[in-house]
Amino acid sequence: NRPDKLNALDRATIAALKAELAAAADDPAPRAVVLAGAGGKAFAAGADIAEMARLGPAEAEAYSREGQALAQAIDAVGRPVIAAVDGYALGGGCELALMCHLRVASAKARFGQPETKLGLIPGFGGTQRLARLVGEGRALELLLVGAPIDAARAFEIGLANRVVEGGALDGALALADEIAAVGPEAARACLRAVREGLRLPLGAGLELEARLFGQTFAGDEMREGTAAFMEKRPPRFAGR
Ligand code: CO8
Repeated sequence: NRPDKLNALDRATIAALKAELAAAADDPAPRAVVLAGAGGKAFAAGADIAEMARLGPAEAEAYSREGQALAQAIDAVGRPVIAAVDGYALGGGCELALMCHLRVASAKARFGQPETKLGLIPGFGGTQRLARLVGEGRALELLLVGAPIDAARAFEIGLANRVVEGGALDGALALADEIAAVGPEAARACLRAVREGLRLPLGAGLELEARLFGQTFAGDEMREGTAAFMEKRPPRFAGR
């Protein structure tokens, strides 16, 4: 919420975001969390260049880690965190969107990693997550050219899950509503299986899936979900 600076991620903003994510993690009620930038012009236009320009190498490394730690705060929510991208998601802003589990863009969204134009590289996970999400060649093109891409191209390469008419926040809330209808424990287990599994070799990832699959059979949720199917009625998951 720093619209006059296009929500550039200075230290104070990063700390405030972490505090909000921790509050969301402690609140059992939400089925999903939506992260949006204030002002309608930007999700976030990157790390704060004025603040960053003053850093020496060791401070810059520490700043990079501070930003990277936002990803742990996002995963600690334990429920899907959706980035609602209106306008610019550049540099650290694009990286913040990449840390989220899903991305919804409006037609005016612009994604990019312009760091090389400033003589630096992404430091909030962009070199790693972008390549994992869209593939090495596409990621390298975004990094090496530095020019932003529009919402349609972001959708085409899998960077945006959806491009919606109207505002990204409404689109993200609609997606959150869809997610709120599935089994909440199943959703949580899917997040764990995919996020942790991607860091593991395939065999270990499949082991993780089997364990989580087994665990879903210990809860009421799958009894209700399968019973509802057989009784031809909508499921009534706890907390709905
Ligand atoms: N940092 C600080 N201030 C910013 C930033 C930013 N990233 N982006 C915009 N602003 C400020 C502008 O300075 C301006 O402030 P003021 O009104 O006081 O002059 C205000 O926001 C509005 O911006 P503009 O007037 O520039 O708005 P335009 O509509 O003309 O242009 C752009 C919009 C094209 C988005 C333009 O603002 C721009 O190019 N911004 C910078 C984008 C960029 O290069 N982002 C990458 C930053 S580097 C990064 O994110 C690295 C991340 C990893 C760090 C790792 C640790 C070291």
